[in-house]
Amino acid sequence: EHKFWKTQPVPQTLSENLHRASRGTVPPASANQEPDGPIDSVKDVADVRKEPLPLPKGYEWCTPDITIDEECKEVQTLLSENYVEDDDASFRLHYSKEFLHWALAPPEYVADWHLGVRQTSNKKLVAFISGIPLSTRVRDHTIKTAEINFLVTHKKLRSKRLAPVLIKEVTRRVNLKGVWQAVYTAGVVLPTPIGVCRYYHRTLNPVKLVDIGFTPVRRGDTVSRMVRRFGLPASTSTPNFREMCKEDIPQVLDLMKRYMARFELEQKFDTEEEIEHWFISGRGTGEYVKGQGRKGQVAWAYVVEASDPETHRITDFMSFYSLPSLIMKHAKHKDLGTAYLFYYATDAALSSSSSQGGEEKAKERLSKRLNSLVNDCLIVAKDAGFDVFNALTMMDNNLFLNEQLFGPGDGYLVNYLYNWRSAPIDGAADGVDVL
Ligand code: NHW
Ligand code: EN5
Repeated sequence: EHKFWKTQPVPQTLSENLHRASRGTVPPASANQEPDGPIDSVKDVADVRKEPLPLPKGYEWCTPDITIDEECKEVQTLLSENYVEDDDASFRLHYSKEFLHWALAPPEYVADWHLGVRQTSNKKLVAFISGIPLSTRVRDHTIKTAEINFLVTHKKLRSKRLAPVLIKEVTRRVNLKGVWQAVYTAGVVLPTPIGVCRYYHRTLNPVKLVDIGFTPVRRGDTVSRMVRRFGLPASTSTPNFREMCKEDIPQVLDLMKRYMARFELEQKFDTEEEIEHWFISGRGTGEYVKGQGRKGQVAWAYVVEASDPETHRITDFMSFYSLPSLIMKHAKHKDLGTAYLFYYATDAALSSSSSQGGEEKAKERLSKRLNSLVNDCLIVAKDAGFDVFNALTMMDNNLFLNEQLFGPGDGYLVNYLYNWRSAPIDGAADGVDVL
């Protein structure tokens, strides 16, 4: 029935097309579709309500400043006690302050799009939602969007219809900047998905994962066999694979633009500043320690530099980020070290190198390359002390998930667009049939 979502400018019915997309029979985008575009009538900033929405008595709005350690800590604590859990409440996403600073303060971020709710009596922070600006491309439309994330209410304030108030207030503040569309993801199905991905997990530390109940031991299998199966070489194998540095930024931006253009939906990187933020600034401080990585490191980025010394051409780029989970039901272990595959790009997918030898050959070449690069990421992550490496069924990931021994998890990530009607997106339900 969706009392709130039925009032919002989102598609209201799951199009038959998404069902069909999930079975691999995508109809031509032209087949009886309204053209892509805004769902709401186009508005003017001048017409946007000037005052914040009213909150229930006893609560007040605040704007936590994520760059101030104390305020970042308040948000971090609220999330670590109340944010997303898996289906049986064994694990809860456990963001660090460094992560929040990185995720919420990219270039051009809007301080006012980070909003919280405090209890008036004791000023305790009890709810939060955030937006950051970014541009999103859906096929040939590039639109200014806000990415909405970190929606949370304290466990004691659930089912009181506070979430719709937070969403409407962040919408108002986003609209005040002349932005009318948003992107967001969730583990749950709401009106109305544009795509759905499944989480896949690559075991790095089988002993711990079995101990904490993250990975089951399958019938006929043993932990010692798992240790052998998931073993990895001590050092990376792709020639010239190395950590990304500042000098690589222009080439990484260029490679990323060309690689991402292959997909129908993309969050766009437009500037070198953005590349520096997402892939260099999140690197943390201090020395690299084996089994621990760098202190406070969030983002990990690697490139392959062609051996040709003249051009220093970057042919491949890989990245992942660190987002641990809190282990809620174990006496000894508290944190699950989790790496998530982030952006990547390789010129093995691009026409100049894939034109020779037909489509099958090109796909094989891309697959071989990605397997080698992802395997190197697994090696780096294991060396840094991560327990598990996660990836989603999206982009070209189906070319390596099985071969690199990723297995399907019990969680999904559902993708949404706010105030944008779109024909079905190719690959939007790659290998997933849950809707
Ligand atoms: S998804 C993670 C969301 N957070 C969590 O799951 C943390 C744990 N849970 C909670 O804190 C990533 C609460 O359960 C929350 C809901 C606060 C989730 N998205 O307050 P009520 C994101 O952050 C709808 C959207 O009574 P509650 C993305 C629900 O369908 N809507 O529920 C965020 C119902 O509406 P309906 C959600 O359980 C994107 C209404 O909320 C939702 O106490 C936000 C019930 O409210 C979710 N994850 O609190 C949208 N979960 O119509 C951005 C529930 O069905 C849109 N609901 O009756 C764009 C805005 C910007 C536009 C700019 C142009
Ligand atoms: C942010 N914009 O469900 C939105 N995690 O599979 C956040 N399962 O870790 C939305 N239940 O399958 C986040 N182990 C939505 C995700 C929320 C968290 C979540 C899932 C993803 C997860 C693990 C643990 C399950 C514990 C019991 C899981 C099995 C791994 C196994 C490895 C070997 C091959 C078979 C599968």
